[in-house]
Amino acid sequence: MTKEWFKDSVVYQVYPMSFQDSNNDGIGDLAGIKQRLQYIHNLGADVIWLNPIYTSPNKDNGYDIADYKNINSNYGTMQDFDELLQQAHQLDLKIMMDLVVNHTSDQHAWFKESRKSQDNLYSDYYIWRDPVDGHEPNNWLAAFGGSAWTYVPERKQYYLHMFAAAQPDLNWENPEVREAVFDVERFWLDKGVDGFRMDVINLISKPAGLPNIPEPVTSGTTMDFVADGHRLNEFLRQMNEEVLSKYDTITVGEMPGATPTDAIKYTGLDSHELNMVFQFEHVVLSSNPDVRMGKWNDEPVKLIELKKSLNRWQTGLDGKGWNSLYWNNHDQPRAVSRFGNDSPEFRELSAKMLATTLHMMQGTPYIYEGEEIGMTNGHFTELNQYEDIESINFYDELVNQKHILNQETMLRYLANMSRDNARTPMQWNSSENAGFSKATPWYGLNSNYNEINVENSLSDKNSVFYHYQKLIQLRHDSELIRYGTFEPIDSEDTQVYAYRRHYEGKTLLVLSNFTDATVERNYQQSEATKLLINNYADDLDTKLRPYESKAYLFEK
Ligand code: TEU
Ligand code: CA
Repeated sequence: MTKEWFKDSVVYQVYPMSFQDSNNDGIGDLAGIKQRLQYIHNLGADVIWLNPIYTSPNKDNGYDIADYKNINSNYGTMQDFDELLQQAHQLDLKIMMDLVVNHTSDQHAWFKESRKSQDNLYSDYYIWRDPVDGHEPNNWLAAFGGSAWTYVPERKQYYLHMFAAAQPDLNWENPEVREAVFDVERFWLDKGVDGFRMDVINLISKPAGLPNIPEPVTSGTTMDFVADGHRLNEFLRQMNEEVLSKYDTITVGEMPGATPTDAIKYTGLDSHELNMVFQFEHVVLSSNPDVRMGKWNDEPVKLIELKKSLNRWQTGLDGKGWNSLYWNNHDQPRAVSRFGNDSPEFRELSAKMLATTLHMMQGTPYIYEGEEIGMTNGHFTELNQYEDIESINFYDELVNQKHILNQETMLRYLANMSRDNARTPMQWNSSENAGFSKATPWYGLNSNYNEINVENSLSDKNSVFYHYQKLIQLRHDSELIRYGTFEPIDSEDTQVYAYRRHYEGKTLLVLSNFTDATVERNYQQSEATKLLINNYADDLDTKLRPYESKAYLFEK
C-alpha cells in the first residue's frame, strides 16, 4: 500500500466558537486557538481541522459563508489567521480548512446580485426555477425543515436550498461557479493551508431535471435522493486536476449516505479526486424507524449493528480506499454518552475503550475537541437550553406544527441527538467559565466542568487524555496499526467488539467489552508477545471487566 502522509496523520477538530476565548467577549477565537496549539501538539495530533472561520451571519454557525476570503470578525483578523498558520507549522501541525461550497450564505455578494434579476453576471450562480402552478418547482424538503425552495419576488422565481433558506445552493453546472470555487481553494492553499474538509460535497451535482422524489418525502429522503449526483465524479476530478493535484494536500469529503462503494468511487486510491470521505453509516444507526422523525430518537445503538457497519467499511476499503475514523464531531452527540457510558463510574473507562476500539483500526483518526478528556452530552431538559437551528426548527416542526411528538418526547430526543451536545465550550479547568472565557460564554457550559476538564486530565497519569496520547504514539510508531489489514472476528457477539489486524507476519488483537458486565473471551491472548494498551491497571487474561479494552501484539 502506498504510504502517504494523510494516512499517517491523526486529526484534531477545533470548533473555533467553543474552543478558547482570548479577548473575553465570550466567543472562542483564532488567538485563543493559538494559545492552545501546544496542547494539541502535546496530545500528538498532526493536523488541525478548523470548522468554518469565514465571514458569516452565523445562521448555521459559520456553514453559511458570506465571504470566502475573509475572517469572521468574531474570530479575529486575517493577520491572526496568518500567525496561527505560521505557529502551527512551526510545531509541525498542519491546518485543514472547512470548505463549504455546496451553498453560500444568502448574504454572499454572489447571491445578493443573483437574486436581483434573471440577467445579471451572477444570475446563474444559484439554482433558480419558475414556479409550477404557482407552487414550489418540486417536492424536496430542506435539511433544517420546510420546503427546499424559497420564492424571491424580484426574480419571480424560487431558489433551491438543501439546508436553511439562508443557505442557497450554488449551481455547479455553471462552469464559472466551479472556477470561482477553485479560486477560493487556491487563495487558501497559496497561503499555505494543508487541505480541506469539504462540507456535504456529495450534494453538489443535482439530479438532471430536479424531479419530484417518491413518497415518503422527508428532509432525509430528499438528501439521499440528491446525493451522489451523475456529475459528481466529473466535478471532483476537475477540482483535483485544476487545483488539488498542484499542492500537497489532505482532503476529506463529507458525504451523508455514502456506502463503501461510493467511497471507492470518489476517494479510491487512484481516483484522483479526494483522499477520504466522512461516511455517516455508524452515526445514523439508531435513526427512528418512523421516517417522519428522521434522526430524532432516544434509542441506544446496538453493538451488533455498529460492528457490522464499521467492519464493512474496514474490509470494504482495505487496499482500495482509506477510511476516516470518527466517533463524533460538531454535528453529533458526544461519543462517551452515545456509544459508551457517561455515568461517573464508567465514563473514563468507556471513553478509553471507545478510543482504543477506533484508533486501532485502519484509517485516519479524527478527534473532536473535548473527546480526549471524555466530555459528555449536556443532558439538557429545557428547550431554551438549545441554540442550534436544526434542533429548534425540528422541535417546532414535530411538536408545534405537525403534532407528531409531544413536548416531553421531543425533549428526550433532543437530549440524545442534538448537535448542541457537542458545542458547549471546551472545559479547560475548574475556574469560572471553565477557563474558556472571563465573560459569559456565547453558549452554556456543561455543568460538569469542575470535574471534567483539561487541567484535571493533565495532572492524572491515568486520564483519558494520556490514553489518547498513548494511542496516537502507538499509531505513529507502528506500521501494523497504520497499514495492517483488518479481520473482523465474531461479528455476532453482542457484548464484545473483537478484531485483528495483520501486517508482515505480525498480528494485533483488539478486544473491547461494550457492556457494564464482566465477560469471558478466549482469543489465546495469553500467548501474545505484548499487551500494547489497556484501560485497567492489570490484565486478567480471558476476563473482560466492564468496558475493559485491550490491544495485544503477536509477533509471530
Ligand atoms: O452537515 C451535513 C449534514 O448532512 C447535516 O445535516 C447533518 O446530517 C446533521 O447535522 C446531522 O444532524 C454539514 C455540517 O457539518 C453541518 O454543521 C452543517 O449544518 C451542514 O453541513 C450545512 O452546511
Ligand atoms: Ca473572543
